[in-house]
Amino acid sequence: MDNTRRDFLKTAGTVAAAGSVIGVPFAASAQGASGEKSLGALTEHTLPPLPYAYDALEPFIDAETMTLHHDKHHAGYVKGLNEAEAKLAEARASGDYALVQHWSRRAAFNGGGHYLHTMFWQIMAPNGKGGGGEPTGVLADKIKEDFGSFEAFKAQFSAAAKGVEGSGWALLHQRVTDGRLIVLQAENQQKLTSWDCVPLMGIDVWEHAYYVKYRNDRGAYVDAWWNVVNWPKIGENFSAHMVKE
Ligand code: MN3
Repeated sequence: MDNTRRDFLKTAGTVAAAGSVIGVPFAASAQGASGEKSLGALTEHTLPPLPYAYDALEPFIDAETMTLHHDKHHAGYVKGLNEAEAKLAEARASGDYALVQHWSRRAAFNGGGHYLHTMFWQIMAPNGKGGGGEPTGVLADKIKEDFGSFEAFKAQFSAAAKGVEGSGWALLHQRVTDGRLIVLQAENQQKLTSWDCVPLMGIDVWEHAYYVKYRNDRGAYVDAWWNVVNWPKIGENFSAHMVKE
């Protein structure tokens, strides 16, 4: 933690609101008796624990990959997001926006990374213990309605994942304007995103997600990954975000 961040936390007031899914908002610095300028609300983002053991997704995703991915890569996005938001709060306090483009880009990249990885851990489960199989209930009906069949959805999603140029994701979204389910790619953690959609599930196809076990064979990783997809959790995501048509 750098000094800037520590100072923000030291001066943090009471918790401003209930904790969100991936962070707890704080009042960074209320207008004090000395008249210091308020920095506005600041959220302290934290790395959520994996909901299962590092080796729980073996043999499809190996323990070494999960350890590095969660403890190093995801942790890095959390740190980067906290730093970017602290720097933007500093800019508000000082009025110096010379680096606003840089820190805005860092906030989007690391914020996207934190959000998507938090979702990624949750929408996987050990094979046979929530992982694998096919969706059921209203989500299964909606996939059939919007893609024609589960097989057609799976084929499009797999092709999107295998075809991401460079580092990125394939994501299943629900579009808020009409409720339709759509598959999009995302490059890095945030590019190629349409703004009118909510991600329900996705696969990380950065090399760090598969290179230890699968080397350069992203296709084999994507094909194996379906064995650990947690359809009950994705069904919960769909119900929680479901758009009224
Ligand atoms: Mn990743």
